[in-house]
Amino acid sequence: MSVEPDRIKEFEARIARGEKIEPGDWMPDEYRRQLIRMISQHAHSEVVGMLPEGGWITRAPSLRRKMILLAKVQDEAGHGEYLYHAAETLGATREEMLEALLSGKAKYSNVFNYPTLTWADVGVIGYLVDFAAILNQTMLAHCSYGPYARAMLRICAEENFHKKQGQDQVIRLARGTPRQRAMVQDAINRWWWPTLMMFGPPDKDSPNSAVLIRWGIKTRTNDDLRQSFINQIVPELHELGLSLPDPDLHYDEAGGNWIHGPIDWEEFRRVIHGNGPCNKERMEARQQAHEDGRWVRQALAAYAARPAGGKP
Ligand code: BYC
Repeated sequence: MSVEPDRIKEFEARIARGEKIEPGDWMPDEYRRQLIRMISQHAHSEVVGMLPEGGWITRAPSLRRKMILLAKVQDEAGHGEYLYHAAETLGATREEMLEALLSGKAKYSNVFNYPTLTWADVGVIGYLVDFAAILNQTMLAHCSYGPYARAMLRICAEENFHKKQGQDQVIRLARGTPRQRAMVQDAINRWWWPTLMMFGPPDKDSPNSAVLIRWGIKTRTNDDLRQSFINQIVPELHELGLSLPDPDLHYDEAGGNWIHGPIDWEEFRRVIHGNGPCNKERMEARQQAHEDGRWVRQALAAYAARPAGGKP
C-alpha cells in the first residue's frame, strides 16, 4: 500500500503549523520540482538583471552615483549566488541550471529584456523594478522552504537600499531641469508596463499559483501583489508631478484601489519566450561571460583534482 497520502498529509500539516521544510526532509516530488523551477528562474533573473544597469557603470554622472551603481550590480550577482545555492539544496546542479539558462530553455524575468536608453532608466529600474521585486520577495521570505525563505531575508534588505537609491534619483530628476524631467517621464513611460507584467500573468491564467499557494511557497497571488504595487507607487509618482502611461488608470473610491487599464499579455508572452527587444543581446552577453570564465573553472577543477598535499 502506498504511504504517499499519509506523508503528504503530514507534510501539509507541518506547513500549516508554520514549520519550515528543510533540505533533508521528505517532500512531494512536485514541491521539489516547483521550487527548483522558481528558484532557478529567480537566480537567472538576478544575474541577467545585472546587464541593463551594468552598462551604465562607466557612464554614471558622478563618482557617487558610480559607486552606488557598482554596489547595486554586485549585490545582484550575490543574490544570484544565494539563490543558486538554495536550488542546489534541492538536488539541482549548477551546471544543469546554467545550461538551461544559456541554451535559452530557462525563463528569467520579462523585465530585463528591455533596453536602458538613458541614465534615468537606472533610477526608474531601482525605484519601480526593485520595489516590485521587494513586494514579491517579502512574500517569499515567509515561504515554506527554509533555504529560500532565509535567502530572501538578506536579499530584501539589500533590495531596500536599491529601491531607495532609485527613488532618490527619480526625485532628483523630477525636480531638475525640464530636460531631466522629460527624461525621467520617458523612462517611466517605458518601464511601467513591463514592471506590472513582472508579477506574472493574471491569476486566472497562472497555472502554477494554486499548487504554490497550497504548499505555502507563495502566500499571495500575482494580481494581489500587482495591486499592492500600484496602490503604493501611483500616489508617490503623482506627488512628484509624474504621470503613468495608462489613460484608463483611475482610483476606485469604493474598493480603495488604483485600477489599471488592460495589460498587453501578448507582449509578455513574446518576451518570456525569447522574442523581446533585448532577449538576444542578453543571452549573448551571458554566453560570452560564461566563455570568458572558462579558464577560471578549469583552474579550479585542476586545483580540486590535485593529489592530496601535492602541487596543482
Ligand atoms: N517573467 O503560473 P505563473 C530583481 C512564467 S530579480 C518571466 O504565474 P509562478 C532584480 C512562469 O515562470 C527578481 N516569466 O508562474 C535583479 C511560468 O512559466 P513556467 C525577480 C514569467 O511561478 C536585478 C508562466 O509564466 N523575481 O529583483 O506561479 C536588477 C506562468 O506563470 C514571469 C523573481 O524571480 C515573469 N515576470 O509566478 C534589479 C521572483 N511571470 O515556469 C532587480 C520569484 C511568470 O511554468 N518568482 N512567468 O514555464 C516568482 O515569484 C514567481 O515565479 C512569479 C511567477 C511571480 C514570477
